[in-house]
Amino acid sequence: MTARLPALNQAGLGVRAQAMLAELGAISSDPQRLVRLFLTPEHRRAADLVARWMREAGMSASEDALGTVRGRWTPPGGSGTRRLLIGSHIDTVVDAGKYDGPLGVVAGILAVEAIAKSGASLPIGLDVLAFGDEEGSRFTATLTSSSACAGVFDPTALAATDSEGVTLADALRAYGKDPAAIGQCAYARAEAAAYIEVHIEQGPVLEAQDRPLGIVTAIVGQTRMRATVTGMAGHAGTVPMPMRRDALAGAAEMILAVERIAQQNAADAMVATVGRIEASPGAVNVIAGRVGFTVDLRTATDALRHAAIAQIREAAARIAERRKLDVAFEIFHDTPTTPCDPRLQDMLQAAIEDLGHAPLRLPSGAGHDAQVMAGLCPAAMMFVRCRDGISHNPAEHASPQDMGAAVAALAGFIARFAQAQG
Ligand code: HGY
Ligand code: MN
Ligand code: MN
Repeated sequence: MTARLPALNQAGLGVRAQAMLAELGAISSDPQRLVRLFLTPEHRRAADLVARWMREAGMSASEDALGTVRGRWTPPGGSGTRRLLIGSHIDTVVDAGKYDGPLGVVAGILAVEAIAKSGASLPIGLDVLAFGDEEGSRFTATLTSSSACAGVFDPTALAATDSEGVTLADALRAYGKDPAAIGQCAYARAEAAAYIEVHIEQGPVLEAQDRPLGIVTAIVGQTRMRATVTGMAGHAGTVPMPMRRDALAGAAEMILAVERIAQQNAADAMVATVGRIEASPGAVNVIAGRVGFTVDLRTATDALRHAAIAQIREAAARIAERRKLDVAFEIFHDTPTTPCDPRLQDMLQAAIEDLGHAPLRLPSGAGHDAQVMAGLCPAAMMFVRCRDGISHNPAEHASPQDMGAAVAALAGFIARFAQAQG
């Protein structure tokens, strides 16, 4: 039987979480904005800081072949053969906020520390996982570190390159890891009892309903692809308009088609984003001969998403034909819509209600490592209210009060989950 946890000092936990996130948020490759990419010197510094926090909280800390920092707590006298996994990511987007990702790692460390200090004897061990590649901001691959933990790492991702042409394999070796050891990252199914992730909502719903905490019902699927439009570079002053094969003007028309298709399907919560574009040769007086741009598409169901991808390809092909261009698409990421485990959702509900809060259940429009970990074991997510729903933006913010409540709810969830293990 798990001893009931003593009431936790939520205010104190929230202040600690805020200080830890500020310290972690100061580790950036850019002094003007938060950028912390996978397998960079900033990732190394962040991983070392997180490992130190894990040890100070009473865990052992190690790293796997993808650079995931693994904090491990085994109950006194316990075998820890089965473990509850608590994870999130410590990499960021470009010009990021401090909470997206790191909040889940900090909340896990503080919750495990509270459990360890309470002297509760759990029948399971607790692992806190700090993933280094959830955003996919550096390589044309994403969710690689949680994929390795879940035993579904795609080895073709090792050839994915960053903007400098560095492959994932080379970056791993430069980081001191051995790609040949990636297979050893995988948890055995018998060992992974469940996975739980705490994350800011990154949307406005909890704030609009005045709820500090939410329970994720499902995580929307997403497709990411890269379009390459090829035309003919030429002199900006001498090529008459009717004779041009302008790859940038053609890409612009295709990008508007992407937006139009998503707008036409807004009722199905379809969102499409072209977040990155490169034109070459990129000179002011040269007609662009080649353009690359990315598409990120998400919607309520997998069937709708795949139908929309086909629509985008068809629209781009028509534009290319009319403009005497070539266009090719390469899908580099495709995750299905992932339901969260109903039993874990109910345990989260009870743990949040124990604190006197009325949780809201809602889907996640953002992708998360939980999508991958759900293939390994039952997975669930708890959302924390964020100011104005802002995320992927330095204005991102969660209050110390809400973060303290999230840590206490997570600790309560852990106690309930452990108790249910018999
Ligand atoms: O893109 C996403 O949904 C997540 O932030 N990586
Ligand atoms: Mn994100
Ligand atoms: Mn995230």
